[in-house]
Formats: sequence, C-alpha cells, structure tokens
Amino acid sequence: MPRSPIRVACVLFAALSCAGRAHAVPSAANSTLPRHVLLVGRLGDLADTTAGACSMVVRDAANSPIARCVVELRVLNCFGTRLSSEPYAAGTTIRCETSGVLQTTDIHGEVRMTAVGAGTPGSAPGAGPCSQIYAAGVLLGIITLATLDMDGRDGLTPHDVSLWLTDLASGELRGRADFDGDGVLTAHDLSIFLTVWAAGRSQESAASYCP
Ligand SMILES: [Ca+2]
Repeated sequence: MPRSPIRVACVLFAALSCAGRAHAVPSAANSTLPRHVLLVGRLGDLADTTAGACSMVVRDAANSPIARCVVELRVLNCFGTRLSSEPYAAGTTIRCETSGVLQTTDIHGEVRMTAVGAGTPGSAPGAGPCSQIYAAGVLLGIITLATLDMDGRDGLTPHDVSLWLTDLASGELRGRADFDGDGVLTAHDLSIFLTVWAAGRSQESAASYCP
C-alpha cells in the first residue's frame, strides 16, 4: 500500500522533534553551544572530561529547554580528524557513519559531552569552524575544533608538541593546533597542551578510530 503524503509528513516531523515536549523542535537561535571543542585523549576507560567536556543546551522556538533530545557533535568535515570508535564516557555513543558523538539531553535540555580523538599527521590542516552540532537532525551550529593528540598514538607526547611547533612555524592559522580556539596560534595554545599533559588524563590515545 502506498504511503499517504500526510503519513510521510508526520513521520518526518517526528524525526525532527524531540521527545521532551510535544512539537518541540530545536531552535538554532535559542540553543547554547560552545564556541570551540577540543578533542582529547583518555586514561583507561575514561575520556579526559577535565580538558574536553563541553556543555550544550537545546531550546525550542519558545526558548524552553528540550529534554530527551539527541544531540550529535560531528567531526566529519574537520580535515584529518579521527574520532575514537569508543566513547569512553557513560551515556555517550559513537556513530562512525557520521563521525558523530551522541548524547541525549537531560531535563534541563543539556548535554555535557567529551570527544576522544586525534589528528592525522600529514593531513591538510584546515581552519575555521568545521564541527557540526545537530539536535534531532536540526543543525544548530558549526564550531571550531582542535586536536591535542596530533599524531593519534601514545597519548600526549613530545612528538605531538613537535607537530604543533611545525604548525606554528607555518605562519598559518591551522585549526587543529588552535587549542584555545581564538583564531591565532600562540604560546597560550602550547600552555593548554602542557596543562593537559601534566594532568595526565590524556595519557592514552583511542584504542581504535572510526574508519
Ligand atoms: Ca600523540
């Protein structure tokens, strides 16, 4: 039996709605997103939430928080970025098809997610916003992203620092090395790396990456 246009429309609307409130559709204008996200390493089974956690609040057109809404942070369009195939965080799932980190909003419409991943030595560096944030399929915004673990192995090591120095010496804005997301590479970015390295929660790289 062919599907009626009304039924198809309802199914599509349901896919774009969140479960928290009837007809609650996320609003890009009213939702709160981070300006920047930092891909981090892990220690054992735990993502480095201290360095990498970022909060997002999903709201609808009436500015009301939307609970039970699936939020996805996608790194698909960030050059050379490799996302861990394991989340290393409770309540988080990984969708490798879209290089996405997924969480469901709480009763306050909020998620607090950490993305474990790395760069790829020799890849195009990229610059500017590249990481997309979706809620229930609605694009809320695109933010900048950087990767502390620039080579994707052995956690944070002097080799990552050497890769960062290479990016610095290029004189270009290379987004992967802009750890504070201010649009310029400075000693402050290196200080962030050293702080995270000293804290020891990004000692290990992901065990495997999305293909
Ligand atoms: Ca490394």
